[in-house]
Amino acid sequence: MSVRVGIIGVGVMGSDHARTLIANVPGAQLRSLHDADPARARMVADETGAGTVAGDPLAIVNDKQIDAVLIASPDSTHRNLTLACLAAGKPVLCEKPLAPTAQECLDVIAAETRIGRRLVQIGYMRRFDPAYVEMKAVLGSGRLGQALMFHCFHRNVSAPPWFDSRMAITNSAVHEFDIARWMLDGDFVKVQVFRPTATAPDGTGAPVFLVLETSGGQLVNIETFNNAGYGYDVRGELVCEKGSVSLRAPVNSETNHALVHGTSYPPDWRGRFAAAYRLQLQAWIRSIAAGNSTGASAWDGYAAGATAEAALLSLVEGRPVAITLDERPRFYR
Ligand code: ISE
Repeated sequence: MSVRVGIIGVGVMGSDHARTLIANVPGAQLRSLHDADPARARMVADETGAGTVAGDPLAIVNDKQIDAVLIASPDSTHRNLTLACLAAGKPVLCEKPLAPTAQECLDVIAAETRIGRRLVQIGYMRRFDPAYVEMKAVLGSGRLGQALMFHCFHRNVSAPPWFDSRMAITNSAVHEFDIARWMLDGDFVKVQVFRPTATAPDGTGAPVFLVLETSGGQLVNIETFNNAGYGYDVRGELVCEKGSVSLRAPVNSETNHALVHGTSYPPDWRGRFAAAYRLQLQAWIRSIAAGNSTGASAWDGYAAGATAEAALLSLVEGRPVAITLDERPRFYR
């Protein structure tokens, strides 16, 4: 069976997904694309051989020739487009975050629960990254005892001026929220956000530093620095009772020059997480063909969103904020 996919939004991530889909995902067919910028949609369609360019996102959702939809349009559009896919009964891979507020995530959960079948997957692709998968396997082996602390670094080369501390939380740190929940198999109960005071008065471009506590009593600290300058660098160390395990980013070569030995950093997440994006898409298409589900669910999208919402409050009020999730419907257990 071939799964016919439509993509809404072909900016940085959507176009990357389109290329991965046609080159590396057996059983998938790229049927149609839409983008708010028609010229960009045309360009990506020409490059990837997508059948048609749709003038309206809902034309993709309601196209009878499309079996599944990938949403990679701006964050603020995710909720409504996901709800439209659910109304059309179509499987959807929605880029993170699921929605800007926890309440909007709950709207998606309510709609999916009513349908009674998991159709929504959230693009928290790190769950497919070989380094995180191996870290989870080491933890699961029990050799290191229980996890106590998880140190997470998230550094980007640079971000545009409008990418403020709030977005560092809602757009970047959400990856850490999701992967830490997945790794530790628990939820967060408290968060406090700090910012180095030695930064620009408006805080634009400055790092945010979060300390979170899980329901299992573990501590997670997250540094998100979107203007680190030197490279895209995501690190993680899980500290356990009898040892620790750290992530290794993929390294393909090492250079020796001018008395220095070194490896290089990718400019952004597409290089670091290329395998994760590919494995995520392959798993998504396989799950659609098999009629089951995989990856982060709408509930996981909500949990990350609720954590982000509490972190935003802590950012403004400078105090620890409790994170309380709604009761998890049986459907997502
Ligand atoms: C971006 O939107 C992503 O999803 C990347 O994975 C993340 O590292 C980056 O910080 C975000 O802005």
